[in-house]
Amino acid sequence: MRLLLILKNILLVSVMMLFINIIKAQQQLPADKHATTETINLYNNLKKNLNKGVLIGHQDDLAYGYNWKYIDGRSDVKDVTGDYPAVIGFELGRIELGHPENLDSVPFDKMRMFIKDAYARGSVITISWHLNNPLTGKTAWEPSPKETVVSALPGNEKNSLYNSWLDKVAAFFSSLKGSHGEYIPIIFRPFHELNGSWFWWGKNNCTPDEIKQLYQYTEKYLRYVKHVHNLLYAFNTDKFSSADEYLKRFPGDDYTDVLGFDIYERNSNEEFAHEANTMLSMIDSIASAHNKIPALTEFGYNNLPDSTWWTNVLLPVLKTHKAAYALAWRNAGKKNDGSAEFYMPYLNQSSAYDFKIFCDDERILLQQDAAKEKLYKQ
Ligand code: BMA
Repeated sequence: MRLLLILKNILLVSVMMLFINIIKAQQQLPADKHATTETINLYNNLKKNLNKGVLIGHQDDLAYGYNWKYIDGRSDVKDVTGDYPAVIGFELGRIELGHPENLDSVPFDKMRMFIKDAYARGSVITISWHLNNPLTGKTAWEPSPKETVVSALPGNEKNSLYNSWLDKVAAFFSSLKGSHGEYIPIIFRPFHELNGSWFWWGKNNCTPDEIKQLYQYTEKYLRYVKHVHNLLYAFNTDKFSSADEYLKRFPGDDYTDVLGFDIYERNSNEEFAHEANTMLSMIDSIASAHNKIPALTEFGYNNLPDSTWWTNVLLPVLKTHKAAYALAWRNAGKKNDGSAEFYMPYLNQSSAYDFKIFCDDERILLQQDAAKEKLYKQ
């Protein structure tokens, strides 16, 4: 009798193990094969979620808005829609210098708290890094000299400086923990817009092979030297006109999880819609050929002068393509020179009502929709 009971229990445990292994086998691994469980789950869920719709994001959303700064719980998107964005973007520029604030004056301590809050609410976090030029000490927008990228690689003059910058970035990523002590997954987006020439890592400032090497080196250093395993990596260009152009500086499948591009409306609605449609179609097929996650890594129409832009221009574009998320750039607000910079409507802005209608579409997902999907769970 006793033996029978033991055998029954063994059988039960074996069946359970088999079941768990089947579920695990269905999970695909991101570029980092040692990624944490939550990071693996996010990777797989972002892929699955492509069928549901687009997670709408906003850079620095919790830190400040068009005409406010650091008000607990406030968000321009929430002011307008009643809900937070499903994706929140942050920026690390100047962390490499050991500064307490980033280049847009967001203190890193506050950023850490915003990230924890957003994660606890089920939103996705993505981080860009406009890092200084390691050779000249000037900003990311300092394109010359052409030796900059190479100087940061092993054996060269600025490699140890660059490593010390990565140490600071790694320390920040490793300080992001959820309520159970688990590392918070981040979609890291280094060396963005690399087919343009405005950053020192851009097209005319280094060869494709050099930037590929720096991208790979950066990732290997974070992964194997610093043991950072809570990152998915987003590769993103600016506007591009062919798959060949897109992939010219691509560091490879082993170094990327999300494939995206940045696009801003600068001329007409027609031009924006045409370009966005064309590039999203290309991204969809490149991402599916490489088994990656397609995304609109940055977008915007500065000052939103068209009150129906969201439903007339952006919605038809997003509804006809697959993109895991679309991140609007920051609401920097009024500047000293009298101009303003914002890409999401704020309360009573002329496109606010239209944005709310846009968000009501079933394929447009904000934080509460993201939370329902439990993106960090299996
Ligand atoms: C740019 C602008 C700048 C900002 C930079 C980094 O697009 O918004 O004001 O400093 O991004 O966030």
